[in-house]
Amino acid sequence: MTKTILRALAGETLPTPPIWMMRQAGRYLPEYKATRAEAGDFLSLCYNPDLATEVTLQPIRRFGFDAAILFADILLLPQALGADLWFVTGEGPRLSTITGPEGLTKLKGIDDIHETLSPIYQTVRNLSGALPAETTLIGFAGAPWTVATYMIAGQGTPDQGPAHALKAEDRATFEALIDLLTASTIEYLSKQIEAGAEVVKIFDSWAGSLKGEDFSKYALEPAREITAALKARHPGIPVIAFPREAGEGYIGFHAATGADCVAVDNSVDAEWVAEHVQPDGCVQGNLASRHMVTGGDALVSEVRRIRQALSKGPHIFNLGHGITPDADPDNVTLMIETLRETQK
Ligand code: 1CP
Repeated sequence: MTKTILRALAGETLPTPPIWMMRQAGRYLPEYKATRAEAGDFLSLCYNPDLATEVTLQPIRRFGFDAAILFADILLLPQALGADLWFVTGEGPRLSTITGPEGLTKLKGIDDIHETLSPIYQTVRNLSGALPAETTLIGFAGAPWTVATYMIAGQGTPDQGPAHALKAEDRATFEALIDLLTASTIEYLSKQIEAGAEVVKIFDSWAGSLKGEDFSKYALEPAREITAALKARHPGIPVIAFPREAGEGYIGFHAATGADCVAVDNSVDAEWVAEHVQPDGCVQGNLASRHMVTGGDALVSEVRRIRQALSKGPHIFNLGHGITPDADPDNVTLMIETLRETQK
């Protein structure tokens, strides 16, 4: 029997939607914190195939999710392209910044990325031999716009101001960066697929700040190019796109990009998604992450409501964004048990 995630991605409406969770390996799990301490720091964990395999498997063992997502980060690709990358404890990532054409000329060529990224491919190979037969392995990368926002600002930004400024002031450099990231993301994801990833997901966490024509040019078009190139090289490979906070931009995203599944955040209502997005194909989402902190009856009724609202088409249950470090693992168990109970 084909894996449930692959069936949903192929367009099948299942009686119980399969489930996995963004950031399912992470700091809300004591076993993750222990392995991260063993690795020393976050980047050493990402580049250690044995330990990265271990943390990917932890939520599968504990909760029995239907998919595992490779443990890595969207910022490893800029590092492989030659950007400096480090993490400041309690704050987040920091990178060298790109403010003009000279920032681009310092970067490496696309063919050079695999040297840095080869431990990531080894993690994928380990996982493809280690996962239970029913569990789907998801590879991923950041979308060019989202990765560019970090490379331009050198850190996470609330409004992606520096990236919007470069786009306005030096469009040629901005577009050359988007093109470089599009081409290198194709190579990166292609190697993950060759190593055993059965699905790939493109995280465009900051797609919501692209409006109008910018959304078409820098969110939709790169996702279309990446999806088309991967499907040409690896016929049938399913692609999940996550243009977070796209709002009305979710409508038509499947058709415009060729993605098999569009993941939606929790700023859009499941009923609205059922009416406007799901007719085009599989959708993934969209429980608010805060329920993993607060739990209780509100969690149970929200899981039932979302399941019911999206029950007439293909659906992969997930959160609207990543689980937070203050979440209670018992609420994850409650979410899964509620989803898998017989429909009342
Ligand atoms: O301290 C730690 O252990 C580091 C926390 C952490 C983790 C667990 C970071 C730093 N990255 C990750 C892993 C990660 N990142 C995964 C692994 C698989 C899983 O989901 O279990 C994935 C898919 C990502 C993707 C990622 N990294 C995104 C896209 C998704 C999203 O959440 O919007 C983004 C924007 C990043 C950048 C990043 N990496 C880490 C942090 C704290 C951030 C966000 C920084 C910011 O904007 O300020």
